[in-house]
Amino acid sequence: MKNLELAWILAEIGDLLELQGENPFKVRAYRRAARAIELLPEDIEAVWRRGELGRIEGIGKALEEKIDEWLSTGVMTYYEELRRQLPPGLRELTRVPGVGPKLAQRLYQELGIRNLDELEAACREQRLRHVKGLGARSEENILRGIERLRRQMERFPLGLALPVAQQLVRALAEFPSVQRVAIAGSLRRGRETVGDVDIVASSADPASVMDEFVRTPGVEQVLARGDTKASIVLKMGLQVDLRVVRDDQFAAALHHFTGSKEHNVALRELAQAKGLKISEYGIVRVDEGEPLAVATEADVFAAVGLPCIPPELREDGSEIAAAREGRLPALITLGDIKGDLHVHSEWSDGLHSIEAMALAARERGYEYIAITDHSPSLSVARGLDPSRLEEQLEEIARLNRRLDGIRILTGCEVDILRDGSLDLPDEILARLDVVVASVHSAMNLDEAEMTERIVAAMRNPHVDIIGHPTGRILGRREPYAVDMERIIAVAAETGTCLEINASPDRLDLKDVHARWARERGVMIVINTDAHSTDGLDQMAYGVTVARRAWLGKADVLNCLSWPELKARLKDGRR
Ligand code: DGT
Ligand code: CA
Ligand code: CA
Ligand code: ZN
Repeated sequence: MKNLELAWILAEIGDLLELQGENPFKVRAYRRAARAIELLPEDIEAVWRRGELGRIEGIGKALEEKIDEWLSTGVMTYYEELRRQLPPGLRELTRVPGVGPKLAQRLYQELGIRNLDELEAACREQRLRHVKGLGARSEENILRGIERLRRQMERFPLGLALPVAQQLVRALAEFPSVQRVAIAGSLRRGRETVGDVDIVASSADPASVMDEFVRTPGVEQVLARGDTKASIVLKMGLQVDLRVVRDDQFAAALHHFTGSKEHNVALRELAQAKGLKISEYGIVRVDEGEPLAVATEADVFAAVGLPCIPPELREDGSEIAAAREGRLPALITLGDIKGDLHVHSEWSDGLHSIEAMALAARERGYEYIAITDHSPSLSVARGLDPSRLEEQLEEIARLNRRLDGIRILTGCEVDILRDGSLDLPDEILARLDVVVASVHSAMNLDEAEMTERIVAAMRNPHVDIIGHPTGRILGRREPYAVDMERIIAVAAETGTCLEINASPDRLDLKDVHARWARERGVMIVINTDAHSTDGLDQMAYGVTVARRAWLGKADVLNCLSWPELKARLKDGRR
């Protein structure tokens, strides 16, 4: 399958265009297309042979021609030309805080700096201070930024690693000598970032599986290749470890390589006390040396008298105590979600019409969807002023009369202004079904100010949800300074819900915070913040975070049916 390689190329084109200062719409178009291809459930070549490339979301005529050229000749001239114009290391430079595309270009032209290492050297040798507009302070800041970036680059966000891993697993599953294959490691546990991807497979002919694996398209380097274990690095820098075992060892190996390490250690201690030895190869009775039959992971847990612990809970070992005491939660699943309460339409910065978003929600089996476009101060996102919002309410009323099988809720994502006031008058907010309040500006306030700003919004009698409560963007923007204990306490007091924003570059609230919130009786809502119909599919990432936070469906607002939801929303209660 060439999907990944193509997605990677398109994303790189987006980055290169950005470096050249190209129009942001063009840059976004490439990134969107990259994402669509990454998520494509089938082989891109199959789609191409059917002549249906243009039916993939985000692929227009021009892109179709480029992909056609690449699939038929193996070369995309446009991409090769862009790469010739700019050295590839320049992309990394723009990820250093304080170095935008323009500065990266100048550093390249004036000092010949082509990558992170060269930038670091230039800072240490105090050469940056000779560039106009930079000084000794910039050298220090950039050095600190490089250090932070290096730490981040060691781990990959879940949203990038998961589609890649799923594709590798699908390719391996099609290989005739493979019996079972599954994702393991931190990725299976749903951690927000992963150090590498772990895959476990079973086969009677492991060597042939390894041959196939190291030939995966997009491999940059083969780090190790044995008969039971191989490690590769993909061009995007992601490492993938594959273990191949006999099929009767598969379940034990899957359990072992899912981890976490702490979970494994705690489970082994428990097994020892029962006279059992658990290893990656299986379970044996210590006295008899007799192996137990282990067909599924549930058998591993059953051997020590435990119910099966879901992978998302296998972290610090406390889940084993909970399992022993019968305190494992019945975790929420994607199927429990009845709607999305934070999405954008073309009325603000979304891509699709309200009707298209509603139909896409219906296709996903939802009962309702709330349209929450931006408020006026977010003018870059074409935020709605009261009169346009008024028009939108009429449009939604019309659509609700016309459409069956989905209820469109009115709403908005109102900006929490610097002083904690909201960007739309209360009379308007009172008329909406769902009000999400979010911070999108002045993110550098100190912790006390930022906390009180959000607290003020929660005290508003119409605000139902705080959107992406810490504002982080994984790998790009640190969370803003905010006292989460206090936010959670006030949320409990005011009946305001906190969002798990499911967009894979946010995952905000994060798992630990969502777990605190649940323990203090705060309702969580899982929203995609979709800006297009396919964005609705990111719900799965949010559900993963919720599972890691030990949430059941009773803890999650959008698992309620519409009548229940209405009764739970602030204005619906009146
Ligand atoms: P990562 O890759 O840093 O995001 O985290 P993991 O958990 O995927 O760690 P990784 O890839 O080093 O190893 C995968 C699993 O293999 C790990 O979760 C548990 C198991 N494992 C690895 N090393 C050890 C070990 O020394 N002892 C035990 N008990 N298990 C281990
Ligand atoms: Ca791993
Ligand atoms: Ca690994
Ligand atoms: Zn939003």
